[in-house]
Amino acid sequence: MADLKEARVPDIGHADVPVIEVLVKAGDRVEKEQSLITLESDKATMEVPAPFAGTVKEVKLKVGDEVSEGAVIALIEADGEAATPAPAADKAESAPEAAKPPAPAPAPAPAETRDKPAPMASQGVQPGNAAEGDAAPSARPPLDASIVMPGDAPYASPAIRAFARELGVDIQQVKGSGRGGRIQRDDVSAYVKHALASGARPTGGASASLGGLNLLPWPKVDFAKFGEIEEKPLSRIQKISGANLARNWAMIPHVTQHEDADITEQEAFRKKLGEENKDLKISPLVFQIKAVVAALKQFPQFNASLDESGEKLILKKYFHIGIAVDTPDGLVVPVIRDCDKKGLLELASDLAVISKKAREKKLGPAEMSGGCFSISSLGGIGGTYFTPIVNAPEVAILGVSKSAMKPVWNGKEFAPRLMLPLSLSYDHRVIDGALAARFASFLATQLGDIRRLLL
Ligand code: CAO
Repeated sequence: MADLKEARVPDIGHADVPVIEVLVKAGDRVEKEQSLITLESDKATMEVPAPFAGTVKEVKLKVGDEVSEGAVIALIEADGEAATPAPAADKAESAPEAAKPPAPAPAPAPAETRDKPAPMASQGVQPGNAAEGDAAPSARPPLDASIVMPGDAPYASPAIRAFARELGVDIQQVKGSGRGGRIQRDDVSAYVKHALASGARPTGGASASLGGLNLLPWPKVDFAKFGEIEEKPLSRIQKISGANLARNWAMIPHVTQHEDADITEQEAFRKKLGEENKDLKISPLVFQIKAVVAALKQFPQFNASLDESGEKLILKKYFHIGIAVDTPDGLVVPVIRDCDKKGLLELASDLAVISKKAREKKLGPAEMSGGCFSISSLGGIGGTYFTPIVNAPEVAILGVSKSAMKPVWNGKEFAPRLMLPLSLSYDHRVIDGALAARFASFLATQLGDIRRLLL
């Protein structure tokens, strides 16, 4: 005679795992081992099989419920066959009417979690391991992906999502050929093959403009939910410089080399120069410009740009230096031209002019173009080192921080020296680490002994 039994979630090694698929409904006939539900933790997808054959009388779970061991999945009118023996030490054994599904197979643990978490609600499972979208038993009813995963989220296991991410594929673009529209490994491979054959990038939309980076959408947060807020539109300069910085940061493989320059003597000279030229502000920056020009001459690869194809280096024979200027509306980088032909006083005068023009928003496009190399000085503000972002199509930028008096070992004793922290960021496609270390060290030597700037 038929026997009404509970099919329960076995020991799945996790609690509160979301149900992402319910594979049966009341009235369905199920075979022993046929999957009843699919669960997905942040590590793996698991199918819970029926512990016995019979007819489903009532399904107790729905998509979005979170389950733990012992949760009742369905009431099944068993064929009169004995239930599959439960694994040892399973709590469900104590319930006389409970039947346990077979022990779970070890679930795979892909590196990353799902892009979109499954909807949440409550209870327990059995890993049947569907991490790669296994084929369903023949008795399983056909499923519609839109029912399984409401909304626009295509269903793919964490392993498949990780695989897609590895290949730079936007999973939303892939059509699933598995049960209920489930995306399988072959679907991702076929998508990539097709994209390559048609000359398209694996991903589409705005991400293609970032060289095919498959970035997640920006998080949408209702900040007002957490407290008082005020909205302030970005300035035009912030919008333009932000877009440029984002592109440069995403597309240039940056490395930052740090160095300290001993500017004790330079600073004494700068002060003297200032006393002699009271109407002109002699910024430490003018020494840095001269030192950079000397280093660019010594290491021409730094005075270069990659051409658009990325296959040629364009070496420049001129020395125009961009200076990052902080303005109330954002960052601008005016360019001082022909710095190799100018002395310290002329550079000081040029610097005063461009800084003033920048802050008064009077810079024209011509004054902000043609730079070979940029300097970003935060020395007047503070800090030790930072990572400046290369100002493409330049290939390197020097970040300067605030100088500080430090004890430096001179071979006999510690002596107080004024040390200037330098941070040289460079495009690693063009410049090797060893070359950057030489450039930075050369710069420090030039700044440490300004007589060398005359050479
Ligand atoms: N160490 C110690 N002191 C320094 C210094 C350094 N590295 N660099 C400058 N100073 C001193 C200056 O000598 C000046 O001192 P006095 O007032 O006694 O003369 C003071 O700091 C303020 O200097 P300043 O910053 O106003 O002027 P500057 O000529 O050194 O720099 C400019 C000009 C335009 C570069 C600067 O005003 C500026 O805008 N800096 C910010 C750049 C920036 O935002 N970069 C970040 C880009 S990444 O987001």
